[in-house]
Amino acid sequence: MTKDSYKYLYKIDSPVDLKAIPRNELTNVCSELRQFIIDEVSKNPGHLGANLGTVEITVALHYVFNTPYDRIVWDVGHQAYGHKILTGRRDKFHTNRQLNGLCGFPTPKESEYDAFGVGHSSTSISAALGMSVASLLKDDCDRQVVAVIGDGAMTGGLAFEGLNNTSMDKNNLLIILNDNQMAIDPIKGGFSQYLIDITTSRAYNKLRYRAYKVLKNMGVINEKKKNRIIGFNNTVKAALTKQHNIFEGLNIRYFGPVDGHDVDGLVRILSDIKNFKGPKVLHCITQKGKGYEPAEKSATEWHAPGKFNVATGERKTSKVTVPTPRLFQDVFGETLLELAKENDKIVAITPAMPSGCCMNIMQREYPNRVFDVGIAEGHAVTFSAGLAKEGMIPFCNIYSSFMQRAYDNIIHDVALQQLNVIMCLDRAGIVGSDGATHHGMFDLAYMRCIPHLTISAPRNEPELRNLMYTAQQKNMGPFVIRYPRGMGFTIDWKTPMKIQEIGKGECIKNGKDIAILTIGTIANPAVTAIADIENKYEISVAHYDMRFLKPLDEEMLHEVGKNFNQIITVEDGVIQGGFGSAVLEFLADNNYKTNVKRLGISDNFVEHGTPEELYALLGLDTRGISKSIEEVIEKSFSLKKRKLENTNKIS
Ligand SMILES: Cc1ncc(C[n+]2csc(CCOP(=O)(O)OP(=O)(O)O)c2C)c(N)n1
Repeated sequence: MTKDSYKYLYKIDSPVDLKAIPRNELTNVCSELRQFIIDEVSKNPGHLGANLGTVEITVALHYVFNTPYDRIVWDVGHQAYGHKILTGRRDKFHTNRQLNGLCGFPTPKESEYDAFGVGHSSTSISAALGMSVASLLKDDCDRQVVAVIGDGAMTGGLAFEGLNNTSMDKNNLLIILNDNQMAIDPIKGGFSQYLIDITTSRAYNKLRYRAYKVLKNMGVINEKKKNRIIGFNNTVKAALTKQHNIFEGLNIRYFGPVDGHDVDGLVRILSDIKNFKGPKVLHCITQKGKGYEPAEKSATEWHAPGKFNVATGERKTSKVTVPTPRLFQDVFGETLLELAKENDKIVAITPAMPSGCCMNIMQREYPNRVFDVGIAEGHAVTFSAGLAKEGMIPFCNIYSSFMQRAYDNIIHDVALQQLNVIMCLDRAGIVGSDGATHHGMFDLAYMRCIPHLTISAPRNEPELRNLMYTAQQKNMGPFVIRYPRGMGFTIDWKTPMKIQEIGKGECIKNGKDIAILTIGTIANPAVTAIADIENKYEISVAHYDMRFLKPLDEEMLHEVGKNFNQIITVEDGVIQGGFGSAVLEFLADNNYKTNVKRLGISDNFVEHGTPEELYALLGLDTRGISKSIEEVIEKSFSLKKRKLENTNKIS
């Protein structure tokens, strides 16, 4: 669609402009917003399905509420494109998720309309509750605070902690429950079944809402009597449907379920309920991918589809003619299945990412041995601990940045009890366009200080396989394997698996002047950087792939400490407390007077961009690593060491 064919969208530079549009035209605004999102995401990839599903909710919220004074807190924030477009960011939207462009998630750094920074799931109720309570404490009683949370995000424990607190403290929080029966994959579990059950008792809910309005208008219901009425409602409903309403049981007023794609209906009910004092939930039924047929039909694939042809629905994958390595995720999934076939104690656990981490490969063959536990990382780890305690061998796969949620579960439930839980950290290192909330850059540092853990990082796919094979051997204890998103390095990845000696690194290349120590896949750009340097200088560089952060290969480190004055460590994680720090501590503790330069991510968050751009900015691509080696050479070696390139050229 061209700019001229939009009647409304290009006239909306803020919610004030939206409010000026007659209410009976909002359906057209929604169609335009939906079309704009489809067109933009087809050219510049991002989240699609969730954003199409929230178009009407977004328009209705900005129509009814007075943002940014009123606060909208989006959960996860992957569904907030409409919100960004209506709040002054339409013309920049083509930069979404790109380096220096808009962030793919709400962030207060970007706009005052982004009430709270998000990216990880299940935070909205807690954060919005804090804001609502703060407003009341400040006597700012007119401010409305709205949390918009999906049924997927509701499966996270934090959301329930928020609900529990919501019912206890004085607040006027409104929770919009965006129920599409999907997370990235279809949702399983008790809560989603519960939502289906209350949805099917729709007639009762409608009747009750009407009765509530009539009684309120007659002055029969007031705030004081409200709780008693809620109690009465619950009793009637329980009698009628043999079921209690969880929210009302918690003293949170429940409205709905309503059609989340009926913008007019949403405006009406939001206007009605916005001034009701006390916490309330509006349950909206939506469809993920709404309004774009391919995305409606296949919601998991269209969660974040990459580029696509809008007319045909064809997704544009790069046409590859030569054999390429598989993704690390595929190798994990295939290897897990291979191991599970051999060992029936193996079970697999994922917090809502079965397709993302490729656990669905095993799920197809052994559905009873794969557990998608919802967006519940802490629970996933402790549940795995329970399985391990009873002799099962759980492979618990969690994205590195999401594992941050499960820190105490790792310490208290796994490490302290030395249970054989295999924790596979997918998406380690820089992940790219998802940005600051999603980079897996803290794991080495946050895991290293935990006793009893074995922490490993394969540099390629055969090593990933060997480590997975090793981790499921008897009495291995807690075992961490971290690997990045995306393409591997080896075409013939399906190598026979062998046991990897724990705490044993590998000297990839001998040398005598400088030692480069790497961990994980960052070894690969380092290999090229070393070759570049040796072409340019009369310097020979040794390369050690440590493979294990814990236990460290002490024999290898003694060798390095004795033989080198210049050491460079390279890691795709934070410098402070990470791999380089471990090496530095070892050398200091053993009185080696070696110079150590640590390459990694300095003390800052990393924004969004392609992994290539970000690694280049961080000085962790081949060029950056070469440059750092060069700096060490310039500083520490006589210039005679330099290859006489110019002389050679003249002769
Ligand atoms: C802590 C955490 N774990 C996992 C994810 C990955 N993730 C992003 S969106 C999503 C599904 C969210 O489902 P829901 O809230 O129902 O929203 P929908 O996409 O269905 O609109 C998941 C699992 C995340 N962002 N944060």
